Amino acid sequence: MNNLIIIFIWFIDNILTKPEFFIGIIVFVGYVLLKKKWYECFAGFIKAVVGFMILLVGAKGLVEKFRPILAGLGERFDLKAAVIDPYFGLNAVDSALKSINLTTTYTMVALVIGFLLNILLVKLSKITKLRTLFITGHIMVQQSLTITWIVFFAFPEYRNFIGSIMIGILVGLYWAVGSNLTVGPTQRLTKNAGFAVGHQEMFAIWLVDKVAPKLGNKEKNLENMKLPKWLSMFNDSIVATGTLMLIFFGTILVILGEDFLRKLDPQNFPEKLSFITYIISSSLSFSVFLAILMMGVRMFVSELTNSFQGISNKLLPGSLPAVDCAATFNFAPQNAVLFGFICGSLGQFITILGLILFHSPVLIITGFVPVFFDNATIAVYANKVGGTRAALICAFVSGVLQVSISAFAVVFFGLYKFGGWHGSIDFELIWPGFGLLLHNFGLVAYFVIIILLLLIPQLQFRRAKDKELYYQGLE
Ligand code: ASC
Repeated sequence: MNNLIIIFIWFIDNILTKPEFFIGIIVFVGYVLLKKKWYECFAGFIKAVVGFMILLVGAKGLVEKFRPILAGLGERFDLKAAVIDPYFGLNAVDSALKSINLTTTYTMVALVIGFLLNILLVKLSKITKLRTLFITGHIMVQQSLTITWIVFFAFPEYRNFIGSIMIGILVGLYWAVGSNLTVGPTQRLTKNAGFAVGHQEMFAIWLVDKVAPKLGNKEKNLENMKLPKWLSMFNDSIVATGTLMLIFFGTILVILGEDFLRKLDPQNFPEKLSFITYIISSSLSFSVFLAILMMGVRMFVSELTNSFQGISNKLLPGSLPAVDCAATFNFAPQNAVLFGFICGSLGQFITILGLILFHSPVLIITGFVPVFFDNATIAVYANKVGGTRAALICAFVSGVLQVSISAFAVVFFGLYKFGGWHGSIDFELIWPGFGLLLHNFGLVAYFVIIILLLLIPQLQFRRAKDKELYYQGLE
C-alpha cells in the first residue's frame, strides 16, 4: 500500500501536474498506437513537450508580469480584500486547510480518483455519452483544491478519506461533463480540429454558444470589422495588442503611480529607468508574451490532435482530448482575445467600484488569470456565433459576474480571511451554487448534483441530430 502511495505521489508530482510531460507522453503513446516509426514518435514527443513549455513561458510571463500589478491596486488604495485568481485561490485554500489541521494530501488523492473516473466515464461512453478526457494537469490541481474546500466546508464530518472520494467523484464528473459540453462549440470554432476545452470556463463556453447568437450578428464579427484606413494598422495583432495595452495598462500604471511601482517591482524598475520607459516596456511585454504563448499553442495542438487519434481509435474510442483554453486563441481573430480581456476588465473594474460605493463588507481585487484567460476565451466563442457585439457584451457580463459572485463566495466559504478565491467563471457560474446546496442540504444535495451532472450529456445526446457524428465528436 505504501509503495502504491509513493508511486501515486511521484506520478502526480512528475507527470500529472507537469502538463508538458503529460501531453508529451500522450502524444508519444498516440503515435505508437498509430504505428508511426520510432523517430516520428520521438519527434512528436519533443515537439509537444517543447510546444507546451513555450506556451507555459508565455502564460507564466503574462501572469507574473501582470498579476502583482493588478493585486497592487488593492495595496495602493489600502483595500483589505480577496484577489480572485486560481493561484490566490489555491494559496487561500491551502492556508484554510492548515487552519483546521488538514493537508492537501486529501486533494491529491481526490485528483487521481477524478482522473480515473474521467477515463472510466469516457470508456463507457455508449452509456454515459461522455467523450472527452481532461488533461490540463495544473488546472486539475487548482480546481480540486477549491472543490476540496467546498466539500470539507459543507461536510465537517467527512474531513477524511471518505471526503477525498466524495471530492474525487465531483471533480471527475465536472471534468468529464464540462469538457464534453465544449465539444460542439469548439469543433465549430476550430473547423473540427479534434480537441475540446479542459479549463476553467467550460460551462461558460456552452452558455455563450447558446446566448451569443441572440446578442449580435455573426457576420459582423471582429474579423470583418471595417476600420478607417489608418486603423487598419490594427489588423496586425502585435500592433493591436501593443497599442491597446499601452493605453489600458498605461492608465493603470499611472494610477498606481511611480513611487508605488518602484517599491512593488524593483527588479524591472531600477533607479535609472524613467517612469515613461517603464510604462512602455511593461505594457508592450504583454504582446511579447502573447506571441510566445500562441507559438507554443500552434506546436503542441497540431501534434496532440494528430496523435490523439491513436488513443481514440485504440484505447478510448471516439474520445477527444480536453486542453487549455489558450489552444482556441489561434482559431479566432487576435483582437477577439484582446477585446475579451479589455471588456472583461471593464466589467470587473465597474463592479469593484460598485462594491466600494455600496460599502461592501468585502472587496474584490482583479486577478490576472480569470480576467484575461476566461474573458478572452468567452469573446473568442461569442464572436464566432454572435459577432463583435456579442463578444463585447459576453466578456463584459462575465467580468461583472466574476467580481459580484466572488464577493459572495469569499464570504460564504470563509475564504476572505485567507485573501483569495478561485475567481474563474465556472467557479462563479456553478460552484458557489453547488457549495450553497451542499451546505444547506448535505448528502441529498450531493447526490442530486451527481445526477444532474450525469443527465447533462444524456440531454446533449438526445438533442444531437446525428448520433453517429455525436460519438465521433463531430456535433
Ligand atoms: C489558468 C491558469 C493558468 C492559465 C493558463 C492559460 O487558469 O492557472 O496558468 O489559466 O492555463 O494558458
